Amino acid sequence: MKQQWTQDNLTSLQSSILAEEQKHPGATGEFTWILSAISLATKAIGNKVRCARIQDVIGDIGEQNIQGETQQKLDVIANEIILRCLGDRDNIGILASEENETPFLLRKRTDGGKYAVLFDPLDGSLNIDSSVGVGTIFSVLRLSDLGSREEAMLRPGVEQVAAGYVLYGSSTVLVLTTGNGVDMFVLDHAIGSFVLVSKGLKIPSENKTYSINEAYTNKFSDNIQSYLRWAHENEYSSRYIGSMVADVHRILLKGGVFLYPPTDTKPEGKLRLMYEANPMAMIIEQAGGKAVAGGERILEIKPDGLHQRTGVILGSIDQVDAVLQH
Ligand code: AHM
Ligand code: MG
Repeated sequence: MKQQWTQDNLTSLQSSILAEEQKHPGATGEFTWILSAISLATKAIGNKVRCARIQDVIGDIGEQNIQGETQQKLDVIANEIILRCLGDRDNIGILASEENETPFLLRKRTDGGKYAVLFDPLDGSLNIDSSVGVGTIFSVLRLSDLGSREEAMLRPGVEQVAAGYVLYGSSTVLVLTTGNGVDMFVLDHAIGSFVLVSKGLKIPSENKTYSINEAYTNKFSDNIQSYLRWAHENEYSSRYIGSMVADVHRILLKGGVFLYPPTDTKPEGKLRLMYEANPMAMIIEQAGGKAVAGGERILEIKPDGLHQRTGVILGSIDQVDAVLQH
């Protein structure tokens, strides 16, 4: 009798991806190669995050990144770890980081560089000093025949072949989609492996919880202000951590809606389309949720630049629709 996956089986990230690849005829295992590098990098970053105060890597370095934001010491360390772990993977053509102005053009499509990997090395890094959950977000695109230049990566989120994040919280959690549902793995420190704990995650509905930086209320559009007034009158609850990975992870498991809309001072929004919004939108949609910006599906936005920003509204379909009704 063929054995089915159950909660009692011990399945590592590696074997889960290999099993997934075997379902696709002609699969070469290249993907496993990329994800094993991501797994190694995020274990190393998680380790640094946990020891940050002991190793004196708390606080900023006094310099700004391309986004005009002050870089934390751990932003720089996390970025270097990812570049070191992914840089020598033969099938990665381009590596692009939220922290670097220009992407690393590693190898041409004709030399085997089939994929681009985009990442936010340490999302929510301002929360590090207070030991609040932070994370790494990643997105994988197949490079088109356009070549291996930066423009080849300016593809809408629907073309992502994989997306995921790792949350360094009370446990280290890796959430991954390769376009076939969403799986969740937890790092078992004793064996050093990410172990599958949930397959085919689905976002619950009917959770009247919103996640937004409410201090910006007067700077939001009339629609968002009207939604917030309506939510106050309708027994909603509010949860906001200020690390997108942690806020989205809670919504993935519990339901509700996450919003980072444009404000008067940030008319484009704050979050980055390619490094944050697209991978999170793919995960949320794959889990049966909805992700929109300015009335449009986030995954269909055609990017103009790698560091482009966007508004974000994502979560359970019913809760996103409740926002859009205003
Ligand atoms: P970062 O990538 O520089 O850490 O910034 C992104 C973070 C998100 O994790 C979070 O949702 C948002 O910024 C919080 O911003 P704010 O402090 O304006 O509420
Ligand atoms: Mg971020």
